[in-house]
Parts: sequence; structure tokens; C-alpha cells
Amino acid sequence: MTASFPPGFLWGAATAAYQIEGAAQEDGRTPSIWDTFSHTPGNVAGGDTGDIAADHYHRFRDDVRLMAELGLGAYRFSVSWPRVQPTGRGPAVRRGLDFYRALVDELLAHGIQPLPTLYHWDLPQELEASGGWPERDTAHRFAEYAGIVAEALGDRVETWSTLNEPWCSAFLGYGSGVHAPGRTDPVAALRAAHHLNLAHGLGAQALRSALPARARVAVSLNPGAVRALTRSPEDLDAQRQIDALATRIFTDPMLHGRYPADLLADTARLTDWSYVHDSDLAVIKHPLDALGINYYTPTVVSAATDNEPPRRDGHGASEHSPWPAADRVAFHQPPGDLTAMDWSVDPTGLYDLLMRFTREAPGLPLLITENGAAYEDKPDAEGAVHDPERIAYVHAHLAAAHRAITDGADVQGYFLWSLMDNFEWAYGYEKRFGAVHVDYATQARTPKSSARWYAEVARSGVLPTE
Ligand code: IFM
Repeated sequence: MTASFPPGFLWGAATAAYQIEGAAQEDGRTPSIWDTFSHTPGNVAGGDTGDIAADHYHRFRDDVRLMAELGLGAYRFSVSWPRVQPTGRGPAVRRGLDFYRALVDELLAHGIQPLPTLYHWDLPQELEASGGWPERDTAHRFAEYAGIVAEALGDRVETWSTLNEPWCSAFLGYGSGVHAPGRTDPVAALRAAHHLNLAHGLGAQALRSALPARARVAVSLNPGAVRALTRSPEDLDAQRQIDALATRIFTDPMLHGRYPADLLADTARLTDWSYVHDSDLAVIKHPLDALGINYYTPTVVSAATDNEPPRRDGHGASEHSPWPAADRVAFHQPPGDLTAMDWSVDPTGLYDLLMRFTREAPGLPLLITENGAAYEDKPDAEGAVHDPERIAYVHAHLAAAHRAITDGADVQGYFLWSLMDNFEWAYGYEKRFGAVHVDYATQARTPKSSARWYAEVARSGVLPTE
């Protein structure tokens, strides 16, 4: 049995600025929180930094040519805020914007639709010095930056995304501290979550007022596919708590203009949420044209028992939890084969999320803005890279997406994470998510067998039998 995807379905791949661009100190770019964090010993495996990364800043024309060879119809990338507006305030740097203009032009010249994301975690360091995401002003700064990029690229970009995975920015950045800026304060994490929501709303408004009417505004979230270990009331309550902190803290304000009452109650001993101003929720509920869903693996939780083993929530090792006020929740390894991240392979989580948002936001188009897996890919004696596990992973997740479409979900595109191997945040270059292998010593690109396989799926719009 083969599965055909709808005509016009977007077949894409995704990357992010800090993970591939390099050129960290060129053309006026100043440090982001990830430059500072990765240059601080002990934060990133192997002491790796994004200084050079995959050198995409200098090689983007070759990379776009490769995308075209692979038959991609769309490319999701992120704009580096400190490259465009180095201090996070004031006028833009022309050379920074020129890079993205040239990238977009190159994509369009090859028939590839550009989908920029405005914020994929690289906050200008100066804004962190002024308090970062826990401070309200950062949301206003983001809106100003969104307007600058919209003015520069608005004539040639149709679909925009404001933020990527604000959960990670808030809770890994300010809660567990495994991501930049490495703070470990649960209240700061909750404040950051609200100000990221506000940034999304203000940013969406800024995009709308600068862009032509045909433009589409989206956001990319990583909602949790959270499962309870058993059907006991205690385990179901653990599931409810984590669902609120992983997903509803973003989707309730964005889709419904409210914070979940259970979230406010669960976190009441930490914060009174007085940083949510009266008009904020109406701003955050700015109408979306598409919802981006990033999905990798499910989460399994139960009520904690005494002598609980260390947390296994797949979000890195830290003695500080990224889950504010959820001290009585235990995390378990979900069943299934593991990727190199130790994330279990379970495409039903993707299906469940697509159906959840189909029910929750009828009529809102969905984009799978990230999905993929890291494996230990190595070139063989001939220099070829065979990655059958990645083909199996992507195949299974595309089959889940197809099933959701058949069941009524309006899924309009799939973006493989990632186009090429890159800087995997606190794991450095050790984890390889790319369909294209990067030899970091030479910067040679070698499409893995999954890239060839995906190219054929993209070309035909048909998922073959395994
Ligand atoms: O590499 C990241 C990406 O930046 C955001 N989503 C998850 C990916 C894999 O961890």
C-alpha cells in the first residue's frame, strides 16, 4: 500500500541560524546568549560552539543548490536576531539583512519556498543583560525586530513563523539551565513563558502591519505527547500537570486567549502571574494562519513515589527541573527503539497531536515544522553514508501524518529536521540529525541515503511501502 499526499503539500527541510551559519563575528553580528553560553566551559559537550558550525553563511548558495537537487519545495530557516539588530534595539545592520535577502532570492530562483522563523533561541546578549525573556520589554524588542525583518523580506516571503519552541527557550533556558542563558529559576521560567507568548502576539501584529494581505503568520511549538503510565487518578493528574506546562501554557493563550486555570493553580505557590497584564491575552490570541508542530518523541509520566530514580524526560541532565511546581511527577522511558538522543521512536505521538489540534482549532492549517532523528551516521570506505534507521523513522512519521490527513487533519507540509548535520545545542556536534552529512573538518556535504529517499518521496508526493 502506498500513501499519496495532497497536491500542494509542502515537502521541506529545516535548520536554524545558530546551528548552521557560523560567521559568528562577521558583518556586524554580535554575541547571542548561545555564543556566551557555548563559550562558557562545561555547558556544551566537547566545548563545541557555533562559531563556524556548518559555515552556511559562506556556503548558502551551494546549500540551496543541494536543496534543489534533493527536490525540496520549501526550506525553513531562522533569522539570527543579533546579525540583523546586534544589540536587540535600534536600527538594523544592512549586511545582516542582505544575507537573508540573498538567501531568499537564491531559494526563490530554485523554486524553493522560504519559511523564515524569527526567533530560534539566539537572543542578543545585550537583551539578556537587561533581564532577558523574564522581562516584559524583551517582548516589545522582539516586535520591533519582527517589523524590521518583515520590511526587508516581506515582498518575497509568504509564510512566516514568529517563535520556535518557546517551551525550550523558557524552561530549558531559565528553568533547568541546560540551554542558554543557563539560568535555573522556576519563576523566571514562567515569566519567560508569558513574555514569549506576548512576543509572539506583538510580533504577529508587527508582521501583519508590515506584510501584504496574502502573508501567512504561524508559530512553531513543540507540544508534548504526554502519556500517563497507568490510568490511576494520580498518574492521570501527573499527565494533566505536564500537559499544562508543556503545551497548554502556549496553546491556550494563543488559540483561546486564556491561561489554563489548572496551570495557575498548580504554580500558585511560586507566582501570582501578576506580570500578565489585562490586555496581554487579547494580543497573544492574534489570529494564526497556520500552527507549526515540532514532534520527536512522547513523554511518559506518573505520580512520583519515594526513592524515585533520576528524571528521564529527554531534556538533558540537570539537577534543576524544567517543570516548575511539578515536583511530584516522575518521568519514564517510553517504550520503543531509541535514537542517538535516547528518544524513543513512536509516531503515534505525532498522530495524536495532529488530531488534537484538528479538534481544538478547527479550520487552522497545520504544518509539521520539525520531525527527524539523530543517529550515529558515519561515512563508509567509499565515503557514502547509509542511514536506514532515519529512513524508517521518517517513513513511520510520514505514515502517521498521512493517517491524520485521512482522518481529517489539514496538514499542509512536512519539514525534516534537519537538512544537514549541525550544532545540536548542549550536545554540540556529536549528535547528527541531518539528511546531509557534514564533515566539519572540510565542510564537505554528503547526502545520506535518507536524503535520496526523501527526495523521491518529495518528488512523487507518495510514501512507498516500506
Ligand atoms: O535541534 C533542535 C532544534 O533546534 C529544535 N527542535 C529540536 C531539534 C532536535 O533537538
